[in-house]
Amino acid sequence: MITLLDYGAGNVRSVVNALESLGETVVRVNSPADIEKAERLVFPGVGNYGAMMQSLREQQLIEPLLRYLHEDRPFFGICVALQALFESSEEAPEESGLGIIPGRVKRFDTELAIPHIGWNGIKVHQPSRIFNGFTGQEKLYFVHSYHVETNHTAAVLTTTDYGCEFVSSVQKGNIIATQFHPEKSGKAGLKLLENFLDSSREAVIPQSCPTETKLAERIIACLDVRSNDQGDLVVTKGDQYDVREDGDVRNLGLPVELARTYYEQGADEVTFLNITAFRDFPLEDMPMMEVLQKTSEKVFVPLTVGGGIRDFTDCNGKFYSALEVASEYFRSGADKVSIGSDAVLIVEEVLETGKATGLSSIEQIARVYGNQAVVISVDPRRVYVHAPDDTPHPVIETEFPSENGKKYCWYQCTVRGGREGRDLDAVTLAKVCEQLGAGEILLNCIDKDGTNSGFDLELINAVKEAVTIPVIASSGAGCAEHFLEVFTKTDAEAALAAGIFHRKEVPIGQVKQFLQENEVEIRTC
Ligand code: 1PR
Repeated sequence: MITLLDYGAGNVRSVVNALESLGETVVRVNSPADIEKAERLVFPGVGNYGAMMQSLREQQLIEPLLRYLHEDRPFFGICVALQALFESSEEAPEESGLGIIPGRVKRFDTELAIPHIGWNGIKVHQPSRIFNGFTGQEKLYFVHSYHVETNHTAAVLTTTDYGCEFVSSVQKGNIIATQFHPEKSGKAGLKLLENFLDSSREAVIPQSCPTETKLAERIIACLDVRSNDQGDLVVTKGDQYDVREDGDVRNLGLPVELARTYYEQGADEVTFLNITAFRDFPLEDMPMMEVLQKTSEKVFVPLTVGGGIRDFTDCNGKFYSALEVASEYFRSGADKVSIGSDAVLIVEEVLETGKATGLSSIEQIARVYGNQAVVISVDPRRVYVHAPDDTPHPVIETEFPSENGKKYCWYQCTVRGGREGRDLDAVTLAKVCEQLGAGEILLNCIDKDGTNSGFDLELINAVKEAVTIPVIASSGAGCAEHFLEVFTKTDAEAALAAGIFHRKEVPIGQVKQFLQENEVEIRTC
């Protein structure tokens, strides 16, 4: 039996799923007494450090937790729960930490994209049972903007490099905590949890840890999901966003099965886009929640879901906030949510009024679930002009002029699945969304979608130059070389593709092998 310290701040379903997949029964802490009774306590920290400490205090969990830790009983902390073991955090200077290990938590100070999102390696500094069966070359999934700094080297189990060398896990007696998410780190993460749960396993140092760890470029499989005309939820694929062929919605498979296949093939993340959610409200479209629940039981890499995240009033006058929609997605197993149309409308309003209200979906969701949980999905298309002065929008001089010889273009944002163009460009959208608290940009391109002709590198470079958060390049992948091109000719942190995988043209493993042969850092499975 595992006791899970769920203080109600975010998605702990994936941790429960991971533990249950290892044959464990999980009970949740409902009162301070549950911590006293725990045999093994798992504490997944989610979101903001200050909100977490405040919530623990309000629920009177700090005293029993401290007692549990001082008694050196089996404890596994994840992410912000690792940070809670230290004395303080720059993220919430007014809150004290648990102070079990001397040291403090500070924000990354680097030119690299923040949050640090993705798969990175570990350098192991002392033996631990959690590394039983590890080679040392494994990569684990990180998502955080703050990291621990300590002189107390006796407790440092691993370090990782990202602009600096930071503490990525600690061990003190029976207390173990990781900055990375084992529950989202595929088979390596499950193995690590299994090792923690079995205290009889031998403590080891893996044989071949890297001298310097590197963040992998991520390959993301995307599943555009909608109901077909028979009412079945299917994975479909557009051709420049047109998903119909001979009048019917293209049906490329079942969402849960496909997600599982891509996980097994080595996808670093899986994204679901509920592509008709702009008209069918997701809280009335519960099959999508079921898809997420079922997927998260078997797929142990990050899941992003998008579609329909906005405030909504139903036909009976009942109001649902965007935060409620997102919360339901998180409860169903999403790790991140992606906001499309609503982001465009929010940015238009900010530009018009000159200020943020604090009430937009981006701001509200980021406040509760953390910036890293908010992805902005951008659906731009090129608008060509003869000269930069022909438009108020920022233009690029393109290597690919229009058929009638216009050699400048700007990228027009669209809403409602590309149906409606707006007077807003993608670069401005990305910049303002970052200021509002978005953690990542999913950069689609309608002109390239489904064409197999390669990513729009000019678009990716324009957006990447404008923001410091990670950018996921999307649309147009048709062969392994296109992925190499996007990682060598742009600074995108991840590449997302759909058709190439659904049509089984090039499997994920082959893409990764090709990248590895060309010295691109990837996660091998
Ligand atoms: O606006 O918040 O409700 O979100 C709706 C979401 O659905 C948006 O993220 C939008 O991108 C997506 N969407 C809406 N309509 C479509 C469509 O195709 N008709 N799909 C659509 C967007 C883009 C990617 C695609 C890549 C890679 N699809 O998901 O998978 O372009 O494709 P490729 O590798 O085959 O070229 P909201």
